[in-house]
Amino acid sequence: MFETLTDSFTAAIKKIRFHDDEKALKKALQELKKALLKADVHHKVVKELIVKVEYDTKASGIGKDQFLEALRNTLYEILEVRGNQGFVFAPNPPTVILMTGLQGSGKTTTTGKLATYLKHQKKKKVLVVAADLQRLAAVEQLRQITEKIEVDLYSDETNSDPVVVVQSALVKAATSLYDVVLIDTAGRLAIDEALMQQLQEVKEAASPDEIFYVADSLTGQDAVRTAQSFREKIGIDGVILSKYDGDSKGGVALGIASQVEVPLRFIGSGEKMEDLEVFLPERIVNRLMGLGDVEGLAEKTAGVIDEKTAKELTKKIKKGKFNFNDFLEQIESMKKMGSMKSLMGMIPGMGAMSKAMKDFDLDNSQELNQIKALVSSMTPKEREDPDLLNNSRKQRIAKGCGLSQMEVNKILKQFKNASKMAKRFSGKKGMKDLQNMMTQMQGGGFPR
Ligand SMILES: Nc1nc2c(ncn2[C@@H]2O[C@H](COP(=O)(O)OP(=O)(O)OP(=O)(O)O)[C@@H](O)[C@H]2O)c(=O)[nH]1
Ligand SMILES: [Mg+2]
Repeated sequence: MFETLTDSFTAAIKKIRFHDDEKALKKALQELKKALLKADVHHKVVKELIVKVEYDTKASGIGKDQFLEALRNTLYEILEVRGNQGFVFAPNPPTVILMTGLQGSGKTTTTGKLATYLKHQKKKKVLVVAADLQRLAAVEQLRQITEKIEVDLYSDETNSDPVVVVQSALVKAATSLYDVVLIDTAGRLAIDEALMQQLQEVKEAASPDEIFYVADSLTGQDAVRTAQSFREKIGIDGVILSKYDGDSKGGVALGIASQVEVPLRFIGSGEKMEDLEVFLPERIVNRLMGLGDVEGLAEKTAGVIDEKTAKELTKKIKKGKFNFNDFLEQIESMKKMGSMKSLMGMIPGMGAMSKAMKDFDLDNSQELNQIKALVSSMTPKEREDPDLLNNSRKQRIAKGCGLSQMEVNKILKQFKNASKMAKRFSGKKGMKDLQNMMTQMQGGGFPR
Protein backbone atom coordinates (compact mmCIF):
# COMPACT_ATOMS: atom_id res chain seq x y z
CA MET A 1 0.00 0.00 0.00
CA PHE A 2 2.98 2.27 0.27
CA GLU A 3 4.49 0.83 -2.88
CA THR A 4 4.14 3.95 -5.01
CA LEU A 5 5.99 6.10 -2.54
CA THR A 6 8.52 3.45 -1.61
CA ASP A 7 9.31 2.85 -5.26
CA SER A 8 9.79 6.54 -5.92
CA PHE A 9 12.09 6.91 -2.95
CA THR A 10 14.14 3.97 -4.18
CA ALA A 11 14.36 5.56 -7.60
CA ALA A 12 15.48 8.88 -6.10
CA ILE A 13 18.16 7.34 -3.95
CA LYS A 14 19.62 5.51 -6.90
CA LYS A 15 20.38 8.86 -8.52
CA ILE A 16 22.96 9.63 -5.87
CA ARG A 17 26.04 7.72 -6.89
CA PHE A 18 29.08 9.72 -5.95
CA HIS A 19 30.22 11.12 -2.74
CA ASP A 20 29.99 14.87 -2.50
CA ASP A 21 28.31 15.42 -5.81
CA GLU A 22 25.93 18.35 -5.85
CA LYS A 23 24.61 17.53 -9.28
CA ALA A 24 23.64 14.06 -8.17
CA LEU A 25 21.82 15.50 -5.19
CA LYS A 26 19.89 17.91 -7.41
CA LYS A 27 18.86 15.00 -9.61
CA ALA A 28 17.76 12.95 -6.65
CA LEU A 29 15.73 15.84 -5.27
CA GLN A 30 14.09 16.37 -8.62
CA GLU A 31 13.17 12.72 -8.76
CA LEU A 32 11.80 12.91 -5.24
CA LYS A 33 9.73 15.96 -6.07
CA LYS A 34 8.22 14.36 -9.14
CA ALA A 35 7.40 11.23 -7.19
CA LEU A 36 5.74 13.07 -4.34
CA LEU A 37 3.61 15.17 -6.65
CA LYS A 38 2.62 12.06 -8.52
CA ALA A 39 1.65 10.44 -5.24
CA ASP A 40 -0.79 13.31 -4.71
CA VAL A 41 1.12 15.09 -1.98
CA HIS A 42 0.17 18.77 -1.81
CA HIS A 43 2.70 21.00 -3.59
CA LYS A 44 3.36 23.08 -0.49
CA VAL A 45 4.21 19.97 1.49
CA VAL A 46 6.46 18.76 -1.32
CA LYS A 47 8.30 22.04 -1.41
CA GLU A 48 8.84 22.03 2.33
CA LEU A 49 10.08 18.46 2.26
CA ILE A 50 12.50 19.03 -0.60
CA VAL A 51 13.98 22.15 0.96
CA LYS A 52 14.52 20.37 4.24
CA VAL A 53 16.05 17.24 2.71
CA GLU A 54 18.38 19.35 0.61
CA TYR A 55 19.44 21.49 3.54
CA ASP A 56 20.01 18.54 5.86
CA THR A 57 21.88 16.51 3.27
CA LYS A 58 24.21 19.38 2.51
CA ALA A 59 24.72 20.10 6.17
CA SER A 60 26.03 16.60 6.79
CA GLY A 61 27.96 16.24 3.53
CA ILE A 62 26.36 14.93 0.35
CA GLY A 63 26.19 11.18 0.09
CA LYS A 64 23.73 8.35 -0.09
CA ASP A 65 23.61 7.77 3.63
CA GLN A 66 23.19 11.44 4.39
CA PHE A 67 20.41 11.75 1.86
CA LEU A 68 18.65 8.72 3.30
CA GLU A 69 18.99 10.02 6.81
CA ALA A 70 17.67 13.46 5.84
CA LEU A 71 14.72 11.94 4.01
CA ARG A 72 13.92 9.65 6.90
CA ASN A 73 14.05 12.49 9.46
CA THR A 74 11.97 14.80 7.34
CA LEU A 75 9.30 12.19 6.71
CA TYR A 76 9.23 11.44 10.39
CA GLU A 77 8.86 15.12 11.25
CA ILE A 78 5.94 15.47 8.87
CA LEU A 79 4.13 12.36 10.04
CA GLU A 80 4.74 12.95 13.71
CA VAL A 81 1.85 15.17 14.76
CA ARG A 82 1.26 16.09 18.37
CA GLY A 83 -1.58 14.11 19.87
CA ASN A 84 -2.47 10.55 20.72
CA GLN A 85 -1.17 7.53 18.85
CA GLY A 86 -3.05 4.31 18.21
CA PHE A 87 -6.00 3.67 20.49
CA VAL A 88 -5.97 5.46 23.82
CA PHE A 89 -8.14 4.29 26.70
CA ALA A 90 -9.86 6.79 28.98
CA PRO A 91 -8.83 6.65 32.66
CA ASN A 92 -12.34 5.52 33.55
CA PRO A 93 -14.13 3.06 31.28
CA PRO A 94 -15.95 3.06 29.04
CA THR A 95 -13.84 4.88 26.47
CA VAL A 96 -16.37 6.47 24.13
CA ILE A 97 -15.43 7.03 20.49
CA LEU A 98 -17.50 8.87 17.94
CA MET A 99 -16.92 7.74 14.35
CA THR A 100 -17.51 10.48 11.80
CA GLY A 101 -17.00 11.00 8.10
CA LEU A 102 -18.63 11.56 4.74
CA GLN A 103 -20.99 9.10 3.13
CA GLY A 104 -19.32 5.91 2.01
CA SER A 105 -15.98 6.85 3.51
CA GLY A 106 -15.84 3.59 5.43
CA LYS A 107 -17.18 4.54 8.87
CA THR A 108 -19.24 1.43 9.44
CA THR A 109 -16.59 -0.97 8.16
CA THR A 110 -13.91 0.80 10.18
CA THR A 111 -16.09 0.66 13.29
CA GLY A 112 -16.19 -3.12 12.84
CA LYS A 113 -12.44 -3.25 12.28
CA LEU A 114 -11.73 -1.19 15.39
CA ALA A 115 -14.03 -3.43 17.42
CA THR A 116 -12.16 -6.48 16.11
CA TYR A 117 -8.81 -4.89 16.95
CA LEU A 118 -9.91 -3.97 20.48
CA LYS A 119 -11.42 -7.39 21.10
CA HIS A 120 -8.52 -9.50 19.88
CA GLN A 121 -5.42 -7.39 20.37
CA LYS A 122 -6.48 -5.49 23.48
CA LYS A 123 -8.90 -8.05 24.97
CA LYS A 124 -11.57 -5.43 25.61
CA LYS A 125 -15.33 -5.70 25.94
CA VAL A 126 -16.73 -3.54 23.17
CA LEU A 127 -20.22 -2.16 22.52
CA VAL A 128 -20.96 -0.89 19.03
CA VAL A 129 -23.80 1.63 18.74
CA ALA A 130 -25.92 2.01 15.61
CA ALA A 131 -26.47 5.77 15.49
CA ASP A 132 -26.80 6.02 11.72
CA LEU A 133 -30.57 6.22 11.41
CA GLN A 134 -30.41 8.03 8.12
CA ARG A 135 -29.74 5.27 5.67
CA LEU A 136 -32.32 2.46 5.60
CA ALA A 137 -29.94 -0.48 5.64
CA ALA A 138 -27.35 1.06 7.95
CA VAL A 139 -28.43 -0.69 11.13
CA GLU A 140 -28.72 -4.01 9.34
CA GLN A 141 -25.22 -3.59 7.87
CA LEU A 142 -23.81 -3.00 11.33
CA ARG A 143 -25.77 -5.94 12.72
CA GLN A 144 -24.24 -8.27 10.16
CA ILE A 145 -20.76 -6.98 10.88
CA THR A 146 -21.06 -7.23 14.66
CA GLU A 147 -22.58 -10.72 14.43
CA LYS A 148 -19.69 -11.87 12.32
CA ILE A 149 -17.05 -10.54 14.68
CA GLU A 150 -19.09 -11.50 17.75
CA VAL A 151 -19.20 -8.07 19.31
CA ASP A 152 -22.31 -6.64 21.02
CA LEU A 153 -24.47 -4.15 19.17
CA TYR A 154 -26.79 -1.56 20.62
CA SER A 155 -29.58 -0.63 18.23
CA ASP A 156 -33.12 0.61 18.51
CA GLU A 157 -34.94 0.77 15.23
CA THR A 158 -38.15 2.08 16.80
CA ASN A 159 -36.32 5.30 17.46
CA SER A 160 -35.29 7.73 14.76
CA ASP A 161 -33.35 10.14 16.95
CA PRO A 162 -29.65 9.23 17.19
CA VAL A 163 -29.33 11.35 20.34
CA VAL A 164 -31.82 9.17 22.22
CA VAL A 165 -30.17 5.98 20.91
CA VAL A 166 -26.75 7.16 22.06
CA GLN A 167 -28.06 8.11 25.49
CA SER A 168 -29.62 4.71 26.11
CA ALA A 169 -26.57 2.95 24.71
CA LEU A 170 -24.35 4.74 27.22
CA VAL A 171 -26.63 3.68 30.08
CA LYS A 172 -26.30 0.09 28.93
CA ALA A 173 -22.53 0.44 28.59
CA ALA A 174 -22.23 1.73 32.14
CA THR A 175 -24.40 -0.94 33.73
CA SER A 176 -22.94 -3.81 31.74
CA LEU A 177 -19.35 -2.68 32.29
CA TYR A 178 -18.16 -2.25 28.73
CA ASP A 179 -14.59 -1.08 28.21
CA VAL A 180 -15.18 0.71 24.93
CA VAL A 181 -18.21 2.19 23.16
CA LEU A 182 -17.90 2.82 19.40
CA ILE A 183 -20.62 5.01 17.92
CA ASP A 184 -21.22 4.71 14.17
CA THR A 185 -22.87 7.83 12.76
CA ALA A 186 -24.60 8.81 9.52
CA GLY A 187 -22.65 10.28 6.63
CA ARG A 188 -23.59 12.81 4.00
CA LEU A 189 -22.42 13.31 0.46
CA ALA A 190 -20.87 16.63 1.33
CA ILE A 191 -20.46 18.72 4.41
CA ASP A 192 -23.75 20.47 5.05
CA GLU A 193 -25.43 22.26 7.89
CA ALA A 194 -27.85 19.44 8.68
CA LEU A 195 -25.04 16.92 9.09
CA MET A 196 -23.00 19.19 11.28
CA GLN A 197 -26.01 20.06 13.39
CA GLN A 198 -26.86 16.43 13.97
CA LEU A 199 -23.27 15.47 14.67
CA GLN A 200 -22.99 18.30 17.15
CA GLU A 201 -26.05 17.02 18.99
CA VAL A 202 -24.78 13.46 19.02
CA LYS A 203 -21.43 14.71 20.22
CA GLU A 204 -23.05 16.54 23.12
CA ALA A 205 -25.09 13.49 24.06
CA ALA A 206 -22.12 11.15 23.85
CA SER A 207 -19.43 13.44 25.26
CA PRO A 208 -16.90 11.18 23.55
CA ASP A 209 -13.32 10.78 24.74
CA GLU A 210 -12.22 11.07 21.15
CA ILE A 211 -13.73 11.79 17.76
CA PHE A 212 -12.30 9.85 14.85
CA TYR A 213 -12.66 11.09 11.32
CA VAL A 214 -12.71 8.35 8.70
CA ALA A 215 -11.25 9.63 5.44
CA ASP A 216 -11.39 7.77 2.14
CA SER A 217 -7.82 7.83 0.86
CA LEU A 218 -9.00 7.36 -2.70
CA THR A 219 -10.35 10.90 -2.63
CA GLY A 220 -6.84 12.32 -2.25
CA GLN A 221 -6.70 16.05 -1.60
CA ASP A 222 -10.48 16.10 -1.03
CA ALA A 223 -9.95 13.88 1.97
CA VAL A 224 -7.49 16.42 3.32
CA ARG A 225 -9.89 19.32 2.78
CA THR A 226 -12.92 17.65 4.35
CA ALA A 227 -10.83 16.56 7.31
CA GLN A 228 -9.88 20.21 7.77
CA SER A 229 -13.56 21.22 7.74
CA PHE A 230 -14.52 18.55 10.24
CA ARG A 231 -11.71 19.65 12.43
CA GLU A 232 -12.91 23.24 12.42
CA LYS A 233 -16.62 22.49 12.77
CA ILE A 234 -16.79 19.47 15.07
CA GLY A 235 -13.27 19.02 16.34
CA ILE A 236 -11.53 15.74 15.58
CA ASP A 237 -8.85 13.96 17.58
CA GLY A 238 -7.66 11.48 15.04
CA VAL A 239 -7.94 10.47 11.42
CA ILE A 240 -8.37 6.96 10.12
CA LEU A 241 -7.46 6.57 6.47
CA SER A 242 -9.65 3.92 4.89
CA LYS A 243 -9.15 2.13 1.55
CA TYR A 244 -5.41 2.63 1.60
CA ASP A 245 -5.13 -0.70 -0.19
CA GLY A 246 -6.94 0.66 -3.21
CA ASP A 247 -5.41 2.54 -6.03
CA SER A 248 -4.48 5.32 -3.67
CA LYS A 249 -1.37 7.26 -4.31
CA GLY A 250 -0.25 7.15 -0.72
CA GLY A 251 0.60 10.81 -0.50
CA VAL A 252 -2.64 11.52 1.28
CA ALA A 253 -1.10 10.24 4.52
CA LEU A 254 1.53 12.98 4.36
CA GLY A 255 -1.15 15.54 3.51
CA ILE A 256 -3.36 14.66 6.47
CA ALA A 257 -0.45 14.90 8.84
CA SER A 258 1.04 18.15 7.59
CA GLN A 259 -2.05 20.02 6.46
CA VAL A 260 -4.71 18.91 8.93
CA GLU A 261 -2.34 18.59 11.87
CA VAL A 262 -4.39 15.88 13.50
CA PRO A 263 -2.58 12.60 14.11
CA LEU A 264 -3.28 9.69 11.84
CA ARG A 265 -4.30 6.86 14.13
CA PHE A 266 -5.12 3.88 11.96
CA ILE A 267 -5.02 2.80 8.36
CA GLY A 268 -7.63 0.61 6.72
CA SER A 269 -5.95 -1.66 4.23
CA GLY A 270 -8.64 -3.97 2.92
CA GLU A 271 -12.24 -5.01 3.17
CA LYS A 272 -11.73 -7.70 5.79
CA MET A 273 -12.30 -6.98 9.45
CA GLU A 274 -8.63 -7.68 10.23
CA ASP A 275 -7.36 -5.15 7.71
CA LEU A 276 -6.66 -2.31 10.11
CA GLU A 277 -3.22 -1.16 11.16
CA VAL A 278 -2.10 1.13 13.91
CA PHE A 279 -0.38 4.15 12.42
CA LEU A 280 2.90 4.82 14.17
CA PRO A 281 5.06 7.41 12.36
CA GLU A 282 8.34 5.62 12.93
CA ARG A 283 7.07 2.33 11.60
CA ILE A 284 5.47 3.94 8.62
CA VAL A 285 8.67 5.80 7.78
CA ASN A 286 10.52 2.48 7.86
CA ARG A 287 8.01 1.02 5.48
CA LEU A 288 8.12 4.02 3.21
CA MET A 289 11.87 3.59 3.06
CA GLY A 290 11.44 -0.09 2.22
CA LEU A 291 12.79 -1.33 5.53
CA GLY A 292 9.72 -3.21 6.70
CA ASP A 293 7.86 -3.08 9.97
CA VAL A 294 8.88 -5.95 12.18
CA GLU A 295 7.00 -4.74 15.24
CA GLY A 296 3.81 -4.33 13.28
CA LEU A 297 4.09 -7.82 11.93
CA ALA A 298 4.81 -9.27 15.35
CA GLU A 299 1.82 -7.46 16.78
CA LYS A 300 -0.45 -8.71 14.08
CA THR A 301 0.79 -12.25 14.44
CA ALA A 302 0.62 -12.19 18.23
CA GLY A 303 -3.10 -11.56 18.06
CA VAL A 304 -3.75 -14.85 16.32
CA ILE A 305 -0.92 -17.22 17.15
CA ASP A 306 -0.09 -17.74 20.78
CA GLU A 307 3.52 -17.71 21.83
CA LYS A 308 3.71 -21.41 22.62
CA THR A 309 2.43 -22.44 19.21
CA ALA A 310 4.83 -20.03 17.54
CA LYS A 311 7.79 -21.49 19.43
CA GLU A 312 6.83 -25.06 18.65
CA LEU A 313 6.47 -24.16 15.04
CA THR A 314 9.89 -22.55 14.87
CA LYS A 315 11.39 -25.67 16.44
CA LYS A 316 9.72 -27.88 13.87
CA ILE A 317 10.86 -25.72 10.99
CA LYS A 318 14.42 -25.79 12.28
CA LYS A 319 14.37 -29.57 12.40
CA GLY A 320 12.81 -29.76 8.96
CA LYS A 321 9.74 -31.37 10.50
CA PHE A 322 7.13 -28.89 9.38
CA ASN A 323 4.32 -31.08 8.07
CA PHE A 324 0.95 -30.87 6.38
CA ASN A 325 -0.93 -30.56 9.67
CA ASP A 326 1.14 -27.50 10.58
CA PHE A 327 0.56 -26.18 7.12
CA LEU A 328 -3.22 -26.28 7.45
CA GLU A 329 -3.01 -24.61 10.85
CA GLN A 330 -0.87 -21.86 9.40
CA ILE A 331 -3.30 -21.18 6.61
CA GLU A 332 -6.12 -20.82 9.11
CA SER A 333 -4.05 -18.39 11.19
CA MET A 334 -3.10 -16.41 8.15
CA LYS A 335 -6.71 -16.00 7.23
CA LYS A 336 -7.31 -14.45 10.61
CA MET A 337 -4.48 -12.00 10.03
CA GLY A 338 -5.95 -10.43 6.93
CA SER A 339 -4.70 -10.18 3.45
CA MET A 340 -1.30 -11.50 2.46
CA LYS A 341 -0.37 -8.40 0.60
CA SER A 342 -0.61 -6.15 3.62
CA LEU A 343 1.47 -8.63 5.63
CA MET A 344 4.19 -8.89 3.02
CA GLY A 345 4.76 -5.15 3.08
CA MET A 346 5.66 -5.40 6.75
CA ILE A 347 8.45 -7.91 6.30
CA PRO A 348 11.82 -6.19 5.92
CA GLY A 349 13.02 -6.37 2.34
CA MET A 350 9.74 -7.80 1.10
CA GLY A 351 8.11 -4.50 0.24
CA ALA A 352 8.76 -4.99 -3.43
CA MET A 353 7.54 -8.58 -3.28
CA SER A 354 4.17 -7.50 -2.02
CA LYS A 355 3.68 -5.52 -5.17
CA ALA A 356 4.72 -8.41 -7.35
CA MET A 357 2.36 -10.65 -5.52
CA LYS A 358 -1.23 -10.25 -6.50
CA ASP A 359 -3.51 -10.20 -3.52
CA PHE A 360 -3.41 -13.87 -2.76
CA ASP A 361 -6.88 -14.91 -1.75
CA LEU A 362 -6.59 -17.63 0.86
CA ASP A 363 -10.23 -18.59 0.54
CA ASN A 364 -10.31 -18.93 -3.22
CA SER A 365 -6.84 -19.92 -4.30
CA GLN A 366 -7.12 -22.97 -6.52
CA GLU A 367 -3.70 -24.18 -5.52
CA LEU A 368 -4.48 -23.98 -1.85
CA ASN A 369 -7.80 -25.71 -2.29
CA GLN A 370 -6.03 -28.54 -4.10
CA ILE A 371 -3.57 -28.91 -1.26
CA LYS A 372 -6.35 -28.85 1.28
CA ALA A 373 -8.27 -31.51 -0.63
CA LEU A 374 -5.16 -33.62 -0.82
CA VAL A 375 -4.38 -33.30 2.86
CA SER A 376 -7.92 -34.20 3.82
CA SER A 377 -7.58 -37.50 1.95
CA MET A 378 -4.41 -38.41 3.87
CA THR A 379 -4.32 -40.27 7.18
CA PRO A 380 -3.03 -38.34 10.21
CA LYS A 381 0.23 -40.31 10.10
CA GLU A 382 0.74 -39.56 6.43
CA ARG A 383 0.16 -35.88 7.06
CA GLU A 384 3.00 -35.91 9.53
CA ASP A 385 5.29 -37.88 7.30
CA PRO A 386 4.35 -37.84 3.61
CA ASP A 387 7.30 -40.16 2.90
CA LEU A 388 5.07 -42.98 4.11
CA LEU A 389 3.02 -42.69 0.92
CA ASN A 390 3.68 -45.42 -1.59
CA ASN A 391 2.38 -45.45 -5.14
CA SER A 392 -0.85 -47.25 -4.47
CA ARG A 393 -1.67 -44.89 -1.60
CA LYS A 394 -0.92 -41.93 -3.84
CA GLN A 395 -3.29 -43.35 -6.41
CA ARG A 396 -6.04 -43.76 -3.84
CA ILE A 397 -5.49 -40.26 -2.55
CA ALA A 398 -5.53 -38.79 -6.03
CA LYS A 399 -8.91 -40.43 -6.58
CA GLY A 400 -10.17 -39.30 -3.19
CA CYS A 401 -9.43 -35.65 -3.82
CA GLY A 402 -10.12 -35.49 -7.54
CA LEU A 403 -6.57 -34.75 -8.65
CA SER A 404 -4.39 -36.58 -11.11
CA GLN A 405 -1.53 -38.60 -9.69
CA MET A 406 0.85 -36.21 -11.36
CA GLU A 407 -0.68 -33.29 -9.52
CA VAL A 408 -0.44 -35.18 -6.25
CA ASN A 409 3.25 -35.90 -6.85
CA LYS A 410 3.87 -32.31 -7.76
CA ILE A 411 2.30 -30.95 -4.58
CA LEU A 412 4.16 -33.46 -2.41
CA LYS A 413 7.44 -32.53 -4.02
CA GLN A 414 6.81 -28.80 -3.69
CA PHE A 415 5.99 -29.24 -0.07
CA LYS A 416 9.14 -31.21 0.57
CA ASN A 417 11.23 -28.53 -1.10
CA ALA A 418 9.50 -25.77 0.83
CA SER A 419 10.14 -27.57 4.07
CA LYS A 420 13.84 -27.91 3.18
CA MET A 421 14.08 -24.22 2.28
CA ALA A 422 12.38 -23.21 5.51
CA LYS A 423 14.90 -25.30 7.44
CA ARG A 424 17.77 -23.71 5.62
CA PHE A 425 16.55 -20.20 6.22
CA SER A 426 15.68 -20.74 9.86
CA GLY A 427 19.32 -21.02 10.92
CA LYS A 428 21.44 -18.14 12.18
CA LYS A 429 22.79 -17.32 8.76
CA GLY A 430 19.44 -18.05 7.19
CA MET A 431 17.82 -14.65 7.48
CA LYS A 432 20.84 -13.04 5.85
CA ASP A 433 20.74 -15.60 3.03
CA LEU A 434 17.09 -14.89 2.49
CA GLN A 435 17.60 -11.16 2.47
CA ASN A 436 20.45 -11.42 0.01
CA MET A 437 18.31 -13.54 -2.21
CA MET A 438 15.43 -11.08 -2.03
CA THR A 439 17.68 -8.12 -2.78
CA GLN A 440 19.05 -9.88 -5.80
CA MET A 441 15.56 -10.68 -6.97
CA GLN A 442 14.50 -7.08 -6.57
CA GLY A 443 17.55 -5.81 -8.31
CA GLY A 444 18.74 -3.54 -5.55
CA GLY A 445 16.47 -1.93 -3.00
CA PHE A 446 17.76 0.28 -0.27
CA PRO A 447 21.30 -0.02 0.91
CA ARG A 448 21.52 -0.85 4.58
N1 LIG B 1 -10.80 -1.97 -0.12
C1 LIG B 1 -11.29 -1.40 0.98
N2 LIG B 1 -12.58 -1.16 1.05
C2 LIG B 1 -13.08 -0.57 2.16
C3 LIG B 1 -12.23 -0.19 3.24
N3 LIG B 1 -13.00 0.39 4.17
C4 LIG B 1 -14.27 0.37 3.71
N4 LIG B 1 -14.32 -0.20 2.49
C5 LIG B 1 -15.51 -0.38 1.63
O1 LIG B 1 -16.12 0.87 1.37
C6 LIG B 1 -17.52 0.75 1.25
C7 LIG B 1 -18.22 1.74 2.15
O2 LIG B 1 -17.95 1.42 3.48
P1 LIG B 1 -18.93 1.73 4.70
O3 LIG B 1 -18.25 1.28 5.92
O4 LIG B 1 -20.29 1.22 4.46
O5 LIG B 1 -18.93 3.32 4.65
P2 LIG B 1 -19.78 4.34 5.53
O6 LIG B 1 -18.92 5.53 5.75
O7 LIG B 1 -20.30 3.67 6.75
O8 LIG B 1 -20.96 4.69 4.55
P3 LIG B 1 -22.38 5.41 4.93
O9 LIG B 1 -22.90 4.72 6.14
O10 LIG B 1 -23.24 5.21 3.72
O11 LIG B 1 -22.07 6.83 5.16
C8 LIG B 1 -17.82 -0.69 1.58
O12 LIG B 1 -18.03 -1.39 0.39
C9 LIG B 1 -16.59 -1.20 2.30
O13 LIG B 1 -16.38 -2.56 2.11
C10 LIG B 1 -10.82 -0.45 3.11
O14 LIG B 1 -9.97 -0.15 3.98
N5 LIG B 1 -10.40 -1.06 1.96
MG1 LIG C 1 -22.17 3.56 7.54
